[in-house]
Amino acid sequence: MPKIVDYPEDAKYNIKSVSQRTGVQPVTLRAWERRYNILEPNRAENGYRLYSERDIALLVWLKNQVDAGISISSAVADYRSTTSKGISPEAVFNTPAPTISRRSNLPANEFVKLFYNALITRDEETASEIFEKAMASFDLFPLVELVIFPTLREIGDAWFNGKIYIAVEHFASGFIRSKLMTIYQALPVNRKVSYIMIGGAPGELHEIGSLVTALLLREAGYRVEYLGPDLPLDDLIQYIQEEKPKMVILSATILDATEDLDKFDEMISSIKPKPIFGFGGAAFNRNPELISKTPGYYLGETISQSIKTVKTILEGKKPNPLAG
Ligand code: B12
Repeated sequence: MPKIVDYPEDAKYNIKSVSQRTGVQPVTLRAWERRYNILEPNRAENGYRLYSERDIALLVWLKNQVDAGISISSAVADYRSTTSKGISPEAVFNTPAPTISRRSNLPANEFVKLFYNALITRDEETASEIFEKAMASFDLFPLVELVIFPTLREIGDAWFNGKIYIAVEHFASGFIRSKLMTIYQALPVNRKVSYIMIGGAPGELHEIGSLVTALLLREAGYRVEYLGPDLPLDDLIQYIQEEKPKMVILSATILDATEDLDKFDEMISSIKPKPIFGFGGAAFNRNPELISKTPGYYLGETISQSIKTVKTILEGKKPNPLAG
């Protein structure tokens, strides 16, 4: 049983020393503070934030939870619900984070088999365990391209060939979506960089491709807002007009969802400054003739390529999405 320490509450540490002691970047720290209202640093006379030992203990605890794969919002909710039951924050800080799964040497295709089997048998515990192991074993790009997408494609084939019920396919894609959303939400939002909106074209319900694009762009440091599937264009345009993103990305997996995208670039042309329009998804890969008919930037056949294309465009250079 760890010893419970009574943490002093007088605030005397500046953000730099707190960041060094906790390993939480100042930008993340401010984002957590703003979003969850969980720390209340004092202000020095010069306006700088000052933190106490108790704030530092809370930050270390939060960071341990996040490192163990729990989203920051869930960790904050756990903290709030435990302390609201009268349990002292000090006792919470002494609860260990769940053990982090160790890296596994399994190749990606073995992960796909295991993950697929766990999902189609609706074995959530095993599926979560495999997902965590895969996360610990691969960086984000190979995780999505070599484990998650192939698993989804296997599931799509199984449904297409009548091997699994549509309900099972819904369960599996819902499970994967929520895991990806947790990673996306745990990434810090940097507000001082290019602002990108991402979502699904009208009528498009497949959202994992656009969610992963959002996640990887956020991981690359951009300010990204993931807007979900099936966005009505008129409404989206009003939103863009108000929020003024630098770039808007729409994805289409089914052919029907590409129907109005050839007009989108024209529809946003009166917005000042005009945002850059990027698009991609399986519908364009399957029907490459649509690419030249859609004004805007085709981002590439894969999501990895699309991240490179976005970076090139935002650096003001000419992209080559077919570069591979
Ligand atoms: C999960 C799923 C669903 C879920 C989606 C849930 C969700 N929240 O996303 C639900 C149940 C809603 C669904 C519905 C339907 N689905 Co469905 N679905 C799938 C499944 C199993 C996985 C899709 C997925 O996420 N794949 C992972 C993605 C990321 O892989 P990918 O598209 O190959 O991605 C690569 C590129 O396309 C690109 N990319 C992908 N997205 C993006 C985005 C951007 C911005 C960029 C730049 C690049 C990019 O990068 C990837 C490689 O790096 C696929 C099977 C499959 N083979 O994909 C079927 C599949 C896509 N569905 C299919 C069909 C037919 C349907 C329905 C019409 C079924 C029906 N009769 O109701 C509806 C259509 C609904 C609609 N209006 O959109 C077909 C499409 C066939 C076709 N030629 O159009 C597939 C291929 C299944 C099959 N084998 O027939 N589906």
